[in-house]
Amino acid sequence: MSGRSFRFTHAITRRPAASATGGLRAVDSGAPDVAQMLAHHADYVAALRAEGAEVTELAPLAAYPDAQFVEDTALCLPEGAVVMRPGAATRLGEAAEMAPTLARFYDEILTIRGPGTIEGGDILTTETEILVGSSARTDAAGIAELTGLVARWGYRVRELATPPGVLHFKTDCSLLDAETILSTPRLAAAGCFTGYRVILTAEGEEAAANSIRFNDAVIVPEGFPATAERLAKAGYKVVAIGNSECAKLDGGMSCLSLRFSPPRKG
Ligand code: CIR
Repeated sequence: MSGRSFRFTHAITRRPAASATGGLRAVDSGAPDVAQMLAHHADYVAALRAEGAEVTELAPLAAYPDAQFVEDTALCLPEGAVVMRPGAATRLGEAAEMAPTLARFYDEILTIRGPGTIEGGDILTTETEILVGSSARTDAAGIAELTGLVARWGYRVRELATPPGVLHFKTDCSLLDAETILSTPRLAAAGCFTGYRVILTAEGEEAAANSIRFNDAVIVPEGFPATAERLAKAGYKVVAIGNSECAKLDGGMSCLSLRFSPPRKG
């Protein structure tokens, strides 16, 4: 196994704008403190750099209060990138904003044209397949269009269901290595991960499921000690980053970056 689904040379992030206070959220638990969010964001970028990433930090986009959640705008694969078509009306324009940055790294950029919608947060790429959860943001037409596009690179797409009331598929799971997935009990119970080893989040710590494996580190949101301990006991190097402010906007560790190893540009 090459580890290409969790070993990367590059990442793209975008600093939150002051307008992040107006970001989408399922439940209003108060406005996020943007200064605190920026401090957490800086820690996150530093953690990626500590793992060897060349990080492209994009400037804030005031017109898009959720633009720091760059993961939703694209799917980056070793062969090429696919620009998404977000299902949230206020986020649709974020995808086109990301395209020029992707063009710095990729010769081959494909685009979801619609009418379907699909967001990167619903896509989990493992070593052998691409899992996509249908959700309020990602529909069957969007998944079908992605399936058709990535077939040229030999990828198999498996359609699953994001649990009701959960924003994205990866709100509830993350890849830990070639054969292991961190999942909430509710998602694992749906049977999506047959054939994989599953580590469950601890009771009451479902929000820890949105973590990322980046090179040698598993970057987890701070404040979920029992799950962090499970991961450490399983042999992973755990790095915890504050996420209190992005959590108010239903965002976590995966949402804040695009992670990839670009092909050599021709
Ligand atoms: C949204 O509702 O779109 C943002 N407030 C949060 C996006 C989180 N992204 C992700 O899980 N990939």
